[in-house]
Amino acid sequence: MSALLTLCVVLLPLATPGRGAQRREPCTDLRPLDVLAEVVPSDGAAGGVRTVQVLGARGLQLSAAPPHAWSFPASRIFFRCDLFPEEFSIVVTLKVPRLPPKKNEYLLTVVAEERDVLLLGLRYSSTHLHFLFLSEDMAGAWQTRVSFRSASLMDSQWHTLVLAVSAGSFSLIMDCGLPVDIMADVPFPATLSVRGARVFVGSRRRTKGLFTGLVRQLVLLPGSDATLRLCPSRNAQLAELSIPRVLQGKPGDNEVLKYPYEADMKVTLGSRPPCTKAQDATFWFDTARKELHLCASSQWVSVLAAKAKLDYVEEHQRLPTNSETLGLEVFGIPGVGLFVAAANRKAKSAVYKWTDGKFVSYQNIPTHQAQSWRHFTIGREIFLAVANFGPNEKGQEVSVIYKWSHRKLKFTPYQRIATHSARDWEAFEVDGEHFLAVANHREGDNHNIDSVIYKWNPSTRLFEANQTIATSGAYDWEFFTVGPYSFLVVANTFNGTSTKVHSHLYIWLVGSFRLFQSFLTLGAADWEVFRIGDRLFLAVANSHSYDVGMQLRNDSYTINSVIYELNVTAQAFVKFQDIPTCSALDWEFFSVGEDHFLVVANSFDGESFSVNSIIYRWQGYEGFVAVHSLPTFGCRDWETFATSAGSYLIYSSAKEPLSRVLRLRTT
Ligand SMILES: [Ca+2]
Ligand SMILES: [Ca+2]
Ligand SMILES: [Ca+2]
Repeated sequence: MSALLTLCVVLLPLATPGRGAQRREPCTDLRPLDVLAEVVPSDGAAGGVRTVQVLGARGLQLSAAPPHAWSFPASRIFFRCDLFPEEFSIVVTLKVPRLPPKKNEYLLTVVAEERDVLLLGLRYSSTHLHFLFLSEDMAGAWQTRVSFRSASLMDSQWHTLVLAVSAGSFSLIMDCGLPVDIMADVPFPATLSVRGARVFVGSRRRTKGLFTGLVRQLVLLPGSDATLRLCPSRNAQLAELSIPRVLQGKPGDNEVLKYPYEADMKVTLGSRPPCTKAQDATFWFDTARKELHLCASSQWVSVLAAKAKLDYVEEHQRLPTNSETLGLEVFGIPGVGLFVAAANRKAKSAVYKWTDGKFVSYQNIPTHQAQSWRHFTIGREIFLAVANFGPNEKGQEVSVIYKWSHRKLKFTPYQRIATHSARDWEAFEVDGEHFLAVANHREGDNHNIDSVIYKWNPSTRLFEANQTIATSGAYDWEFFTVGPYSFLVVANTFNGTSTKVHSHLYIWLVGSFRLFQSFLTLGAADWEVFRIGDRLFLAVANSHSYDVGMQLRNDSYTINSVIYELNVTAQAFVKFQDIPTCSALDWEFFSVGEDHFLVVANSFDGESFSVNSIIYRWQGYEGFVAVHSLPTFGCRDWETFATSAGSYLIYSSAKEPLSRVLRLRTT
C-alpha cells in the first residue's frame, strides 16, 4: 500500500506538463484535411455539384454557385482549439483559365467573418500565385503577401501545386518539379487565431475574385511538407493526397449510377483530328458525314456506341430455368458459396450455385407450383422453406422446410407444414425466438382464411403453430423492426369480390402480433421495407384494380403503387410517394455506394407481358425518380446480390423459363 502511494507521489509531478516545453497541442488532426470534400455535399446530386471531366480527370466547377455555398466554419477542422498550424502545406490540383491582366481569382481563404478580415488566402493572377496572411503585433495588424511567378499555370493543363510553409520559409512546388523557395522577412505567425472564422473555397467570401477554373484537390496538411508524400509521382500533374469521392474513379467509367456528370463539350469540326490522351473526352463532329465522335482511350468512337456503354446495367447471364420462375431467393452458405433458389411453376424447382462468375445448377427439389423460397438460419443450421401453391401427388397441400446437410452438401426435407395455396414464407426472430409466417392465399375459392405464424420449439426442434391471422388472398409477409419494436405486414390481394382491400401491419406486443395500421391496397403483391439514413419506408406493389362484375381493362393494371414513410411523431406510416406501375409484383431496394435505388417488377400492362421494369433513384427531396427502364417479360421477382467482382440484379419471369442476371455498372 505504502509503495503504491509513494509511486503516485513520484508520478504526479511528471504528469504535469513541463513549463519549459511550450509545445502546442495541434488544433486539428495531423492528417491530410480534405478541404474540398468538406464543401462538397456527400449527396453530390442534391447539392447541385457541377462535375466536369476534362483531359481525363474530373474537377469541380465552383462558379455556378454563390461563394457561401462553398464554405464552412473553420471550427469544423480546428476542433481542438483555434490556432492555425505554424507549419503546414496546402495541396491544390486545378485547371485554370487564362486570366486578363490585373484579374485575381481566389483558390482558398480563411476569413474572420465578423471583422471581414482575410486571415489567410491563396489567389492567382495571370503572372503570379500569391499567398496572403495576416500578421499582428502590438503595433497593429497588416497583411503580408508572398508571391511566386506562375505563368506556366495558365497553359490549360491540370497542375498540382504544393505550398509548404514553415516560419519564414515559403516554398512552392508545381507538378513535383523543382521547388521555388522564398525566405520572407515576416514569418508566418505562430499564433494565427481562426476563432469565428470561415473557410471559403474558390472565393474571398464575395463574388469578386470567384474562381472560374476547375478544382480537383484542395488539402491542408498540418505539420508537414506534403511533397514528401506526393512526390515523386508517375502522374505529377494529378498527384493525389486526397480527392473528394465525387471526383474519384477512373475517367471513362460509367458513373451514371453515382453522380451527375458532364464532359467538357469541346467539339472539333471538320476532318478527322488526332485522338490521343490529350484529346480524351473531346468530341469531333464529322461535318461531311454529320456524325458525332468521342475520343476515348485514344480512339474515336461514334457517340451511338458510346451511349450504349452508358447503361446502368448490362446483361451478365441468361439463366434458363426448369420452368417459369415465381420467386428467387439469394443466400450464402458460409464456407460453401453463394446460391439462388428459384421457385419454379412446374414439378421441380432448382437451387443454383455461383461458380466462376455464373449461376450453375446445383440441386433440383420437387415442388408443387412453388411460389417462393425463404432462407433462414437457426444457430449453425441452415434452412430453406418453399411455399407450394398446388397440391402434391396425393392431393395434399403441403409446404416444406428443407435443411442444409453439412455432410451431403445438399438440402434435405426437414418438416412438412399443411398450407393453403401458400404464396410466401417470412422468417424472423423476436426476443431470441425463431418464427416462420406463411401467407395462405386461398382455400378452394375462399380467399378469407387464416395465415399462420409458427414458432420454433427448441426442444422438439420443429415449428409449431403460434398465432393465426385472418387474411384475404394473402400474397406476401414482410418483417421489420424499429428500435425495440417488431412489425409484420401482410399484402392482402383479394377478398372474393374486390382487390381493393386493406393490407394490415401488425406489431408484436406481449407475445403476439396485434393490428397496428391498415393500408388500402389494390391487389397488393409485395411489401418492401427499407431505410435511408434514419428514415424508414414501406413500399407496396399494387398489382391490379378489380371488382367482381367489373370488366378487367388495361387501366386495371396501370395503377399507382405507393411508398409510405414512418412518421415517428404520429406513430404511423404516411404516404410518401405514388409511383405508376404496370401490375407490379415486387419491389426491391438496393444501394450502390451512397446512392439508393428501388427496382419494380412490372409484369403486365393489360395487353402484353413485355413491359419495362423501372429503376428509380432516391433523390432526397424529389423522392424516387425513374432513371432507367429495363425491358422485361412477365417480370415477377427482383433480387440483388454482390460478389467480390461486383453488384448484380437478378430477375425472374412468371411467363417464360428464363431468368436474367444483370451486372450493375459502377465506377
Ligand atoms: Ca416476403
Ligand atoms: Ca420485395
Ligand atoms: Ca424480391
